[in-house]
Amino acid sequence: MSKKVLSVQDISCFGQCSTTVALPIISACGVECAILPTAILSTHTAGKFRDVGFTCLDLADEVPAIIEKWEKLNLKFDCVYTGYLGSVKHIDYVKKLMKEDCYKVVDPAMADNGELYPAFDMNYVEAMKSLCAMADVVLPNISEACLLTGSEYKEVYTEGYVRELCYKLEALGCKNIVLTGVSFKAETTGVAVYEAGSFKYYEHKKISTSFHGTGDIYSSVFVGAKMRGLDTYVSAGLAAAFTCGCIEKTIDDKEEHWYGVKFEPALKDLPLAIDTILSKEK
Ligand code: PXL
Repeated sequence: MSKKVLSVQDISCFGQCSTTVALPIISACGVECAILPTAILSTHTAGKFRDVGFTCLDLADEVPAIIEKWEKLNLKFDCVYTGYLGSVKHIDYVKKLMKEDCYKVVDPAMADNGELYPAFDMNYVEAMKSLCAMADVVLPNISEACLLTGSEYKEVYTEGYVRELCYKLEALGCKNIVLTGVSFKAETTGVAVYEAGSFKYYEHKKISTSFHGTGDIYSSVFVGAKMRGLDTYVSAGLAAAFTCGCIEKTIDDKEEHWYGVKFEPALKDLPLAIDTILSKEK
């Protein structure tokens, strides 16, 4: 039976991130995706959008009413997946949803390149720590892992630094960790997967240009693959390969398409990739 995911994050009307990425990607994986929008923004808040400014309608008053109706309907989800939540209030609502018996994925989407996104402060980071402690798996990048653990952000680091970040996240209560954007060499990057006390590293080609929204694409593929029954390391690797492929499809058009990556041409490959992995496992 097809699994049901609830994606909790904002709707950035333009800019290819959060909900507008999660819905098509999780659906393409063959998994039903419901949404709980935390806010509606004209665009995301990065790059040129930050300079021009953006509108933001916070849905903090609407969310509890939506949840109340769902409770009356006794709606249940196999997975709750959270991304950019926008405020501490939303973190508190999600914590209630996460008391349910379901697989909990938290992407603490709040920072990049060592800096918090403009909407957030350390109160948000504090609240995010407690949400991460409830998750079955967390998907931070290095910047987010540093903020969550009070560690120094480094651009050049050793395997020891990465292991230390994972141990500190574990001490915070994070059960399984997929740390993204982990690079030990100039020409490669990858993801470190820390699960049940064991480390694995999935390495792939590094593309020098960085794009917005790639973390959301990564997390959405991870959730879709997990819900189709792939294990954590395989899901983490598939998500990395897919995200890398999307960046490659966008790179020649970076001037025009600076705000996100073109994932649409690659969507059809996702169910094929998942089916191939599953058929080999049989
Ligand atoms: O991709 C993360 C993200 C999601 N939503 C909003 C954002 C960002 C990153 O900047 O601004 C509104």
